[in-house]
Amino acid sequence: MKEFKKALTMEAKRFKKWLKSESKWEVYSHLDADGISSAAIMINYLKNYSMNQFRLRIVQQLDDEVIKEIEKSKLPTILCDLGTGQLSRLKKAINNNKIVILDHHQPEKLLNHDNLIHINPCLHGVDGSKTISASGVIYLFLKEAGLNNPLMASIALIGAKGDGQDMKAGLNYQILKQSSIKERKDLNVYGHNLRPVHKVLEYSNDYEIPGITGNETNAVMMLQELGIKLKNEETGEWRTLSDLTSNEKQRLISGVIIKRKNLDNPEDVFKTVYEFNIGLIKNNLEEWSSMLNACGRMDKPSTGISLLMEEDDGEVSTVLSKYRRELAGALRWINENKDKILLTNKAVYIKAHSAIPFKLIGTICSITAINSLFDKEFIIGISEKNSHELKISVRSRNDELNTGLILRQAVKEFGQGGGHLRVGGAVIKKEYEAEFISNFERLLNS
Ligand SMILES: [Mn+2]
Repeated sequence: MKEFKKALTMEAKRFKKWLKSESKWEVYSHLDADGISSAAIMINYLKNYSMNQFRLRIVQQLDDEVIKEIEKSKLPTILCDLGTGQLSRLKKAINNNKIVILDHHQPEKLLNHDNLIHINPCLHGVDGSKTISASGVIYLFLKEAGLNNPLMASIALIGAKGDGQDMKAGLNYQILKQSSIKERKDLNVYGHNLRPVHKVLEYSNDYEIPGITGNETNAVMMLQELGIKLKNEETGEWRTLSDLTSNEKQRLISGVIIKRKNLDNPEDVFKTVYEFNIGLIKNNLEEWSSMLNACGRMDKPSTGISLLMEEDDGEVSTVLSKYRRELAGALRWINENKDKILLTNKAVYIKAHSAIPFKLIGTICSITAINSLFDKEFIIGISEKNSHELKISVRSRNDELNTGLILRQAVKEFGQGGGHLRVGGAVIKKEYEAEFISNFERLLNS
């Protein structure tokens, strides 16, 4: 930890010098919630603190096309949530331009170069998979360079949440203490600010509410019995959990616990909710993160950035509902196409190909893993990236094998891959699908 902080301080000094000598910058970031939060924090700094000009691009990964673009550009380039696993492929770019890599993925190897600033907690023995995300790394780095803004600390934790990290662990916890986030205990459901109350109850997947979980009609009836109105009478809009009065909330919580009275821990229905405002909009970390994810996956990353920069024009709700429809469609496809699902001893391979867009396949694997749709330790999604390549996403529930490392090894002869302990992604040539599966199986079972 100490060493990481030392690196942050030293490299932030170099970065500030670079910002003074170079006026125009290129910024690349990853299109998930962590990448979009990272980009927003970086842009906020470049705009308001260092006053540099920049151009931002959000990409799904640092593929050959992006690397060529960086090589061709003569401008200094910042890579957020990207780059640490591709140092050798970035060699030429590093020889040509100043490159700043701010990442938390497994680093490929060490490289020292006058043109390179490389910040990664994993290089200093800090766990980058659970205790700090790229947006956290960027926040801490820029804080050393003068950034001082609790909202940016809050945004840094959206990225951590999006990457499934622990808010109370390590550096995330330090960032939490510097943020504008308010913590409270509330019902352990998803969508306190985003979904109608009856939907939240219907989708209570983290624990069961007998008769209600999975049953919309009963959820509506339960609310009626408790005297909780579903809609706001003035606006006609669905009410969310956050819209309930504290009295209604109390009745709802007792109602849920009573329905669970025959279960083992009927009162085990709470979780810590981390909430904060951006402008007038209040959401919790989970909600902010799923909004950003939706924007990225639906090819609207700029909508996500505007949301974080308080410039949202309402587009995010359209993006969000379109995203939900696409996810629901993808999950339906999995249910209806069992012949495209390969089950092995430890893994399930969802061979979606063109049926699930490649930008959604990772999210689908996560949902599948969280909801235990298949009782397997490894969920692998396979989707077409283009006419000649496949995108592979892996989610794991096994902490003994490092998913990123085995995936990189499984594809090394015909593709690029990497990731973290429980999450991995790769792109391979189409004709090597069977070979990838047999390699991956061999590594899982060796
Ligand atoms: Mn990340």
